[in-house]
Amino acid sequence: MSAPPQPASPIRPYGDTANDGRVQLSFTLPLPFGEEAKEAGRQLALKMGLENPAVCHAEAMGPDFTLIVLYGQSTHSIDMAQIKVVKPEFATMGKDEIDALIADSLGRKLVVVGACIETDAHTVGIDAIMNMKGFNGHKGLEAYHQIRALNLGAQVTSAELVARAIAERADVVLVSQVVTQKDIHIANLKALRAEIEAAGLGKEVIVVAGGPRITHELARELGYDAGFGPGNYAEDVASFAMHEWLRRHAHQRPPQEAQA
Ligand code: B12
Repeated sequence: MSAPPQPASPIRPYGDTANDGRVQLSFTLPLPFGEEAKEAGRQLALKMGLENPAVCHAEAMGPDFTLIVLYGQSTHSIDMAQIKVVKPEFATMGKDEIDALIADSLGRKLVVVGACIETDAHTVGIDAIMNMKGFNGHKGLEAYHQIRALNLGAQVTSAELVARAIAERADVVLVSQVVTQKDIHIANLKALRAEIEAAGLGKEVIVVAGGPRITHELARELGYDAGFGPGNYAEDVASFAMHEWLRRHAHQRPPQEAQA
């Protein structure tokens, strides 16, 4: 019997040795802690297709639940030639470089208005991007000398956000959506986009969505200029905003500047 064909670039998880497929998995079962719960976890891993699953940790999560952590071997591999990711094309700059670029290009501050909209009360994500303190050692937009950052907070209606964007003559609108139950984030983002179009801001303002389950691909599908998920910081958003601002205004600048 001939050996099964190998993918062009088989990528498997790395555990003890290259491409051994070793993965760690954790989940909670609605069972009281004990040997039965651990064995149930092991058998579930087998049904998921993991080979040689071994429970390395289990503990009670209250009287009726057990957290299981196990190792096993995945038999699947990924062909990197098939991987296509939709992502915004821009180079992330540092804070000082961004400030200098805004000063040179706009001759005034870049105005950014942001909020977490509708019923969503999760402010930490938009605060991470906008507030002075920032997140994970990365300063937020308020810390940029050339950015006027207005964070409206949580549970802001689409109408309120658009009205404020108009009042402040915003260059950029940032919207955060964290709760995704019943695809509420999609409904909210569509409603905001419609509100922006109705207000005639569609071509003027750069609109960026973000949140733990927001991808650039989804944001583009919903009519946004970009989408940012976890692991992104203020400098990524500001760099994208300036990249997009320069693209839109290239024709308004002197030829030698536009070409530079
Ligand atoms: C803190 C928290 C809360 C706090 C929020 C306090 C606050 N002021 O924000 C409180 C207790 C109020 C809360 C309430 C609820 N929560 Co809550 N909460 C969380 C928790 C634990 C952490 C979220 C967080 O702060 N992450 C840290 C930030 C920094 O990460 P981030 O938001 O992803 O932001 C990053 C990126 O996504 C991105 N980003 C985010 N926004 C934006 C915007 C832009 C423009 C850009 C560019 C980037 C960007 O940049 C950030 C930095 O990289 C998560 C679970 C978890 N571990 O994630 C649940 C979680 C989000 N909550 C959840 C739920 C269900 C709720 C409630 C509905 C619970 C309930 N039944 O009452 C309520 C909803 C309240 C409401 N009306 O919205 C679910 C959501 C499930 C889902 N997918 O829909 C989660 C995932 C918990 C869970 N596993 O079930 N919650």
